[in-house]
Amino acid sequence: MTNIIKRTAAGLGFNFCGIARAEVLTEDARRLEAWLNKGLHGKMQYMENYFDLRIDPGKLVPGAKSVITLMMNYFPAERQNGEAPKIAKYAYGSDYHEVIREKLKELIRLIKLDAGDINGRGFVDSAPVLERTWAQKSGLGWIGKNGNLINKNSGSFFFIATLIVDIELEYDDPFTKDFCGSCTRCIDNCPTGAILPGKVIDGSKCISYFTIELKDALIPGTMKGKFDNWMFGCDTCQDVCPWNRFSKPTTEIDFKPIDAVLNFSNNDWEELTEESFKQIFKHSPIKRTKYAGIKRNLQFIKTNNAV
Ligand code: B12
Ligand code: SF4
Ligand code: SF4
Repeated sequence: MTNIIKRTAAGLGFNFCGIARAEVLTEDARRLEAWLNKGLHGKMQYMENYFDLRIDPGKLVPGAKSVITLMMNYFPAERQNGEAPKIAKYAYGSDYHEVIREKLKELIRLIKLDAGDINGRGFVDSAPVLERTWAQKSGLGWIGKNGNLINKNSGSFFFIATLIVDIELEYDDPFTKDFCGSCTRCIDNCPTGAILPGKVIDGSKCISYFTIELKDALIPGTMKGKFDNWMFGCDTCQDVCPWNRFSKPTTEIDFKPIDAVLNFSNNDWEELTEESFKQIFKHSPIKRTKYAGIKRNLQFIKTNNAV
């Protein structure tokens, strides 16, 4: 079954697949609790919910035995027009939630053809699952100082998804090495100082948080001059990471950059109407901020780029 699952996952376009025994994440529970207690989640209230589920796959899938972690490369072959407000690379193409959810459904269907009526649920991003931890436990890479899961051969521009099942499988060894060494490039280059010691990210200071997750009408003035022209998300701590020099462009057709992301000029963004926004970004991760969020971000970087 393990071989069938890994082969099927590869056939569906997942670049990596690793499997770990389902267990309660005791150490991560401590780290997550400390992160929440320090308020490093800012106003992302959803991170306070379902603590028990987040640290115990058995609470998400009754009788859970195995956690299958799948990773998909999203590194684009092309870049945005240089003077346009910057968009994180994960948002260049179609919404990964939609793309990967379909693939997970298909993977479960195909597994059931061989394994019978097993109990399994697939998750990507929005569920209470510590995805980076499971990726590390499944041998797919280490958690870098920038908080991201880094694969030694392919870098960190990957989405992570998990599939929790109630069958025993063959388990991969956890990735126990750490190849960050004495490098501090991500910490030195983070525009807002959001990377703390010990692989802890202050979510409440991250540009990705301000530009995507924060629903307030205004971005705090303390961030004035710090956004380095990022309008949606931020890639700085990954762009400067030496392990990303091994990134290869994705072959997933759905992650191919949409025309607007590549070619919109500053002016096109400024003049974008709500109607066009809804139509152009209907299947893009950018729709998450809604039109008002994009307008707020644009206004902020326009008036605050110069310190
Ligand atoms: C909330 C969230 C955010 C928040 C908070 C960030 C954060 N670091 O938590 C914000 C909005 C800021 C954010 C930003 C980004 N995010 Co985000 N985010 C999430 C989400 C939904 C939950 C993460 C979480 O649980 N945080 C709580 C903290 C405490 O957990 P953690 O950072 O994962 O750390 C755990 C492990 O790393 C582990 N750990 C930490 N140190 C160590 C050390 C050792 C030795 C070990 C073994 C374990 C370990 O313990 C921690 C607690 O359990 C996940 C999806 C998911 N369900 O997991 C995506 C996710 C982490 N994000 C992702 C991405 C792509 C990003 C961005 C790159 C997007 C962008 N370009 O703008 C940035 C990167 C910012 C950064 N440097 O981390 C990807 C990461 C892919 C990867 N290769 O790692 C994920 C997995 C989504 C996905 N399904 O692909 N994100
Ligand atoms: S995504 Fe940007 S703001 Fe967030 S930690 Fe990385 S470099 Fe800092
Ligand atoms: S930039 Fe350096 S310290 Fe940061 S994650 Fe990459 S290798 Fe690790």
